[in-house]
Amino acid sequence: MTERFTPTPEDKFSFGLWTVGWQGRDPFGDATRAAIDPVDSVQRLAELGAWGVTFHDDDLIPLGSSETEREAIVKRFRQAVDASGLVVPMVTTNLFTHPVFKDGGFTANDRDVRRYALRKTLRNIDLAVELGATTFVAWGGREGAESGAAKDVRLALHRMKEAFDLLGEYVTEQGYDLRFAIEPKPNEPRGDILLPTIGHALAFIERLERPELVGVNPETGHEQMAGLNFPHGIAQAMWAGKLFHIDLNGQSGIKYDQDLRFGAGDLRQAFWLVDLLESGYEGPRHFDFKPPRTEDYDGVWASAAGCMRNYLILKERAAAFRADPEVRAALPPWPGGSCSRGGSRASPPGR
Ligand code: 3MF
Ligand code: MG
Ligand code: MG
Repeated sequence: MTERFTPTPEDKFSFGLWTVGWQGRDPFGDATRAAIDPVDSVQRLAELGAWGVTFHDDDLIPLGSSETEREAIVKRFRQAVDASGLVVPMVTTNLFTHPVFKDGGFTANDRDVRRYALRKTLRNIDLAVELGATTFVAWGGREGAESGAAKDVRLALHRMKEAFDLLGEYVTEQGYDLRFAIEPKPNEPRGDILLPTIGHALAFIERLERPELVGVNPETGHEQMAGLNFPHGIAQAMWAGKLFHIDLNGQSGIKYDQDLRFGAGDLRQAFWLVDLLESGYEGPRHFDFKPPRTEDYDGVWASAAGCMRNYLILKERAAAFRADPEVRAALPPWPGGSCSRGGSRASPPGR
């Protein structure tokens, strides 16, 4: 590996425990790899040059753990994180795996499920803050429907708003330094998911009681599944001051969510994305990818390293492009404006 493409903590690369820890289960096949101990993932990621580790509550603490078990797991994980030098910049809640969430969490038609989803999220917010996270991602993968009459979409959006208003009130009352990032996705696992794109999410956020606490966590493949231009969506999120977090991966066009390593799939969009992020986004570069289920553990760590290496290669190429005298002569000034917290450009470039 060329030394100049070796990641360091300054690059702010982070990975979810569920990414490298993915066992390869898909709708048609069982696991091809055994589970990895989260503590091993922390150590390996740190060795590879990552900066942060993220997780869903259930990635770390198996659902149904007793209070004593929970405490022991969190303590052991915290010790591993501290020893490795990693940080925990983001935490998220699993509101999609357990059968109880088959019709959603915050928008489930069953009131008891909605209440449970909120309780699970509030508890996880406390853990996120305890571990030092400042961003809380919310992906509503089960918030949707397969048939037209199954869900009253206006009512569901109202319930989604109630949920985020309550969460915003909670972190404000507690004095937590924590912001929310909604992760849009058009479909899979639901036939149609609510807040399917960056644009839908941005419009939703403006109707909340505390819109300043809520931004987006867009994912490469999720926008590209809908045939959209990911860098354009990211530019709009930055322009709105709402790019609180990002999920980087690879996707080859309009199909199921592939979660390839970053740089695979649409390489041209990956280039323009890195060029854009380097112009004014200062938040985590978070990889939400899946090592192919054909890989063994060596392949898991090689693909994680590949995500970071591809980003650094594209970063170098983007810098070379911007420094090229012919490019400079041909293009209008870039970038412009100032940066708000989280690195999103608050105002459009002055051209
Ligand atoms: C699914 C996803 C999710 C979210 C995660 C929140 C399981 O396509 O992208 O990963 O990213 O739930 O971070
Ligand atoms: Mg995905
Ligand atoms: Mg994601």
